[in-house]
Amino acid sequence: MDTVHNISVSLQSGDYERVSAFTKQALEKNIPPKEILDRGLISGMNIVGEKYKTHEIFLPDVLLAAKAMYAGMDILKPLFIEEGIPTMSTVVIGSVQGDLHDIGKNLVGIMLKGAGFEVIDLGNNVAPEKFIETAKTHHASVIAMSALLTTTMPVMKRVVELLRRERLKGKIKTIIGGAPVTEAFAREIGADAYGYDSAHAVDAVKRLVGRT
Ligand code: B1M
Repeated sequence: MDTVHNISVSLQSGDYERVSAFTKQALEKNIPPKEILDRGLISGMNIVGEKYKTHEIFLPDVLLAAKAMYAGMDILKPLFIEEGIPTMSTVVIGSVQGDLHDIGKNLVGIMLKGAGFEVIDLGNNVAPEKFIETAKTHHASVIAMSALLTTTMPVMKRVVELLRRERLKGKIKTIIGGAPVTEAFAREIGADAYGYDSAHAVDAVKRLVGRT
C-alpha cells in the first residue's frame, strides 16, 4: 500500500497517530501536500461520511476520524499557507439567535472541517447580522445555520432576507438544518440548501461551492 493510501485507511479507523506518522512520511517522500490532502485525508473522510450516512459507523467513529483528520491537517496547514495554496472555501456556521442547542451544529462543523473547509464557528444564539458581518469579513462562500426549536426557525429566514437586501444572495450561499427544519422550509425561505444530517450537509456544501 502506498503512503497516501495508508493515510486514508488510518483516518477511517480514527488512528490519529498513524495519520500523523504517514503524513510526515509522505512529505519526506516529496509527495505534494495537495495530493496528501486530496487523496489521503479528504478521500478518507469522504468514505467516513458515506459510512456514517448509511449507518455503517456511528458518531464516536466520526469524531475519532475527525481527530485524525486534524492530526494530518495540522502538519499540512503551514505548508499550504507557505505556498499560498487556497485550500478551501470558508463556511460560517452557528446555531441561530435564541437557540442554545449546538451538538448537531458542532457535528456539522467538524465534518465540514474534515472535508477540508475553513470553518468559522460562531457558536450558538447567533444574531442574523453577526452571520452576515462575519461572512463578509472572512470572504466566506457559505453561511450554515442550525435550529432545533420551531420558535427559532424564522431567524433563518431573516438571514436570507438580509442577504437579499444587501445584494449578497447568490454570492454568499446558505444552508440550513436541524431536527425541525425541512427541505420544504428551506425552499420556502429561499435558502440555497438543506442538510438532513451532518454527512448530507457536507455533500450539500460541496455542491454549493462547486466541489463535487
Ligand atoms: Co432541547 N429541545 N430545549 N435542550 N433538546 C429539543 C430540541 C426538543 C425536541 C425536546 C423535546 O421537547 N422533545 C425540544 C424542541 C421542541 C421544538 O421546538 N420542536 C426542546 C426544547 C423545548 C428545549 C427548551 C425550550 C427546554 C426548556 O427550557 N423548556 C430549551 C431551549 C433552550 C434554547 O435553545 N433556548 C432546551 C434546552 C436544551 C439543553 C440546553 C438542555 C440541551 C442542549 C445542549 C446543547 O446543545 N449544548 C437540549 C437537548 C440536548 C435537546 C435534545 C434532547 C437533543 C438535541 C441534540 O443534541 N441531538 C432534543 C430532543 C431530540 O432531538 N431528541 C431537544 C443530537 C444532535 C446530534 O442532533 O441537533 O438534531 P441534532 O443534529 C442533527 C440534525 O438535526 C442535523 O445534523 C445532526 C446529525 O448529524 N443538523 C444539521 C443539525 N444542525 C444542522 C445544520 C445543517 C445541517 C444539518 O446545516 C447547516
